[in-house]
Amino acid sequence: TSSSESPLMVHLLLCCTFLLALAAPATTAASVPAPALTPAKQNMTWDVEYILWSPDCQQRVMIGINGKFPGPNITARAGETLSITVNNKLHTEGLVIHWHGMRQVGTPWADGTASISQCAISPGDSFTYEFVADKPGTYFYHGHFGMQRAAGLYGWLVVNATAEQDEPYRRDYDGGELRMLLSDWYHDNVYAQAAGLEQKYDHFQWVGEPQTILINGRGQYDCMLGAVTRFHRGIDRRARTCVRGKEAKLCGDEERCLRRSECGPYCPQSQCAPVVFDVEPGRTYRLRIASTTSLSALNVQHDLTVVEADGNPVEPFTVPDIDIYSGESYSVLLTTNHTPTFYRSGSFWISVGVRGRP
Ligand SMILES: *[C@@H]1O[C@H](CO)[C@@H](O)[C@H](O)[C@H]1NC(C)=O
Ligand SMILES: *[C@@H]1O[C@H](CO)[C@@H](O)[C@H](O)[C@H]1NC(C)=O
Ligand SMILES: *[C@@H]1O[C@H](CO)[C@@H](O)[C@H](O)[C@H]1NC(C)=O
Ligand SMILES: [Cu+2]
Repeated sequence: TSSSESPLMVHLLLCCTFLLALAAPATTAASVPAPALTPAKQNMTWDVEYILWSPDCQQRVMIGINGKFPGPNITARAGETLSITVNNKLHTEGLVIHWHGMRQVGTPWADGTASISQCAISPGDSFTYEFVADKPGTYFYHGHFGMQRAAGLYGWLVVNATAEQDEPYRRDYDGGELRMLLSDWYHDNVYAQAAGLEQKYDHFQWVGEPQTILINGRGQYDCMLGAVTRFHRGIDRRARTCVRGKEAKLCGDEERCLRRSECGPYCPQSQCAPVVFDVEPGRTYRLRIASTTSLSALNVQHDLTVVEADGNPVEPFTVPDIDIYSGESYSVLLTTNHTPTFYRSGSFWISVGVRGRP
């Protein structure tokens, strides 16, 4: 196989408007889907609360799940029951969670739409969502009360096909899976956004364009290539440690970053460090893309072949870029066949930008 001597790994690194890559050691090989010993049920308990977070290197109040943003990744097997107990620890507001794309056959009360399928969960109360993840595909979940989704209440919900349900494109990729959950991020908090829209005499004051596009909950405010170059150098420094007392500690940027709640973009450990995908040359990956933006229609630029839309297989077609509107999801095949020209070796970017507003 090709995993011998100098395995050139290509990193795809995503920033608010681009993705770039670096060279590093290889770690993964194509995996053969293991025969499934399907657990009938997955249980989760989530505490939903306000958290301080710096998704684009500027600290704000967000709504987090179990102390983090974005919420936990759910990966289910088709047919599996998901049981998610949600504890509302928001103190001053109700809460529901909608499982976007789940059909809720036989469980309409688990749909998570406030005042439609249920009353909002009151502060201090809990509610257990239990439903079957019945259809393979790329989905996400999000808050569906007020503007909680725009405050960060969302996360991945991916349903794997079972062996019997083999997806038509399963044999068209050998590199595994990558994921990009996209959202727009505003520095005005969601209460300010809502108050502007709802004002009595000066109606529909719009918040303006987003300050940052987040990819898997990360971005860089005031993003520019210079910042990424510095991040790139930061990675090289990361491995160095300093011995202080008995403990080996990280030096320089990294240590400063770990101590500060408001991180710069150059520390790999920070909440806003650009997303980096490790990929190998000459492979094809399944990239799942979903958008949970509140206003922006986005455009993802990279050569890609669309194979799934909103949980449905589609006749494959190849495009140089794709528009994605809020609530939509795709699986696309991405082949790492570019000649490395950016940066030292094997560095590529994929760009995500705002196309417009619906
Ligand atoms: C979790 O799921 C298992 C079945 O997989 C069930 O036996 C158990 O009672 C569940 N636990 C909770 C706390 O719901
Ligand atoms: C779902 O599929 C992915 C990619 O093949 C795999 O990494 C993951 O373990 C699977 N998860 C479950 C629960 O089947
Ligand atoms: C959730 O999935 C994203 C996208 O693949 C990944 O970057 C992140 O590390 C995952 N989070 C956890 C806690 O595994
Ligand atoms: Cu939705």
